[in-house]
Amino acid sequence: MSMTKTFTRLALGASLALGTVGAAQAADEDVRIGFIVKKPEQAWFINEQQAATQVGEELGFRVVRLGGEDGQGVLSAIDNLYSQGAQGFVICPPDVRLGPAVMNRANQYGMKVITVDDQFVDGNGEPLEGVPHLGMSGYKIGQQVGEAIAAEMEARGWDPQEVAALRITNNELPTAKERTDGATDALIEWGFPAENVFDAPQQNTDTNSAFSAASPVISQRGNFEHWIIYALNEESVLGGVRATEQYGLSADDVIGVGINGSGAAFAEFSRSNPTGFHGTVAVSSTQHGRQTAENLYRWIVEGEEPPANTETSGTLMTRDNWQDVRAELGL
Ligand code: FCA
Repeated sequence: MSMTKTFTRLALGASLALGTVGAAQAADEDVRIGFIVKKPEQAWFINEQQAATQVGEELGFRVVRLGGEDGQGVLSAIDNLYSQGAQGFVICPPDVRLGPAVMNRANQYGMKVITVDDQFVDGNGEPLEGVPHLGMSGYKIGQQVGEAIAAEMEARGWDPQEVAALRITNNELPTAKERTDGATDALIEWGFPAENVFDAPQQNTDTNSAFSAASPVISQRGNFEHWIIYALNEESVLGGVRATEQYGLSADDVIGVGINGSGAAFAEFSRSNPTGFHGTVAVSSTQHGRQTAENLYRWIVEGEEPPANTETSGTLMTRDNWQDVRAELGL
């Protein structure tokens, strides 16, 4: 809500500026920004990059969409942007520890940088200062996941003592840890037994890595008939759900709740039979893409530095309401 207001105010500010220095400067400078993402094939990032391109078309700047799937890929994307005359870039890095290296390269080129979704960390694992960030309010959204799972366990009349939790983790990534910690805390507060929570550490943030992490955990705990599943995103929860299916568990035995609200969830909700993927906490990737691209543009053209940290919120999306939530969030 407040972000929408900020957006309107900024848009209004922009139109007032046009006709004076703002317009001339924008036209002269031929603003071009990069938008680099760690997983260009995932629906969340496809939508985020499209939304950035769209706001660029509306406000009159160019967005170059690039993938940066490892450190080398990110550095060559930055070189590529420099050779195209870009004045800055928005990035969701493949590894948050790349921050200092990325900033070195950007500073050499005089480029401005904003992170989206995953925030850079310094050598001590603390958020890297001086790089504006926009991302989900991870812990809170994780709590929403835990609450949604608890409500569904109640609706199904499950005895929590007889339920196993598959927590698909990526503890090296603060974005991920905040979210799964929020979910675990909400579940335990509700009365879920901590000793029934089993970790499945994934190497990456996609469906395949989650599937590989989940399978052995499920087979080691074959005594449980009911499973709940959570992770940093819906792609990973889907990996967990696919692993339960392979193990022979039915949709009635599984409650998976993800995070994102992207095409991955829409495809799952569109299947004719429900699966163990009960829902996902949807966040507007459209807003993430638009807001960061616009913030960077304003920073380049008007010298207005974006807020140090902006946190966005989420809405539970299930098979029953997903189309409405999708429309509300502009997805
Ligand atoms: C991380 C996850 C993505 C998405 C994003 C907001 O980058 O890997 O799936 O949740 O945060």
